[in-house]
Parts: sequence; structure tokens; C-alpha cells
Amino acid sequence: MKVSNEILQLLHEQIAMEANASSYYLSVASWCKVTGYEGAACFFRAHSAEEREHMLKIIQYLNELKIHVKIPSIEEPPQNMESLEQVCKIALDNEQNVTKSINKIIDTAQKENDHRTNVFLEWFVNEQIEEEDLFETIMQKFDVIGRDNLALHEIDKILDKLKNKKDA
Ligand code: OFO
Repeated sequence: MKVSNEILQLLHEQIAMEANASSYYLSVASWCKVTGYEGAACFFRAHSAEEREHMLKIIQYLNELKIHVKIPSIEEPPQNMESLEQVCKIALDNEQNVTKSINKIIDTAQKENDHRTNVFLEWFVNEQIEEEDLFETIMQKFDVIGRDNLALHEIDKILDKLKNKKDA
């Protein structure tokens, strides 16, 4: 096999993490939509699709090494959404955990001189810088603009603009 069992295990865990993130963001999008946050609903739906792309990237990497991937089952995402700020904070926490997880795989790949996996994961390192920055910026909006209904309406509009991240 072209990667070690440990790397294979870690990449499978990463696939599950991306799939669960995709599912969480979809669930948040659904909550936003019925709560009146149209912009946030679009933002989280787009973000859910991005996470699925991340999962597919890893699957494709392993498949190109002729390794069959065991597709994991998805956990039921948390359903107790309380506020727009809370769901954005959970998203930031998730992204920080993804960064830790990517770093752990890179540490392992470097230890094993697995240059191929190390180089493959570079894209994820850069992506996580963007992702953490995105959610940190969103969290700052609650402090800067506020938390009353008008402020939340403004933040909802900002999230709509951020849905393609290029505007971030
Ligand atoms: Fe939002 O993180 Fe994937 O990789």
C-alpha cells in the first residue's frame, strides 16, 4: 500500500470530519431559513457544499493511489440551535478542530517521510487559514455591529455576501 495504516486511518477520520461538517452546515442552513436568516441560509448551504468537496478531495487522493475508501456514516448534527451567533461560534470551533486534525496528519506524514501525503495536505493547510479567518471575522461582527434585531439583519446580509468566500 502507498500510505501507512496510520495515515490511512487518519485520512478516513478526516473524511468523516468533512462529511459531518457538511451535514452540520446543512442543518444550520435549514434552521437559518426557517428562522428568517435568508442570507445565512445561503451562506451555510454553500459552506456545506464546500465541505463535501473537501471530503471528495481526500477520497480522490486515496483512489488515485488505488486505495478503496470506506465511506463513513454521518453523525446526526446537533439540533439545538439557539441563535445565529451560537451556530457561527460552533462553526468556528469546528474549523479549529479541523485545523488540529489536518496538522496531526501532516505531523504523522512528516514523521513517516510520506512526502506525497504531506504535499497533498498543503492545500488543506491554506484552506484552514481562510476558513478560520472567515469565521473569526463573522464572530467579530456580533461585537462590532451588535446583537439586536437590526444588527442581526445586517449580519445576515453580510453572510449572504460572504457565501462565495472570495468576497471575504
Ligand atoms: Fe471547513 O474545513 Fe473542510 O477541510
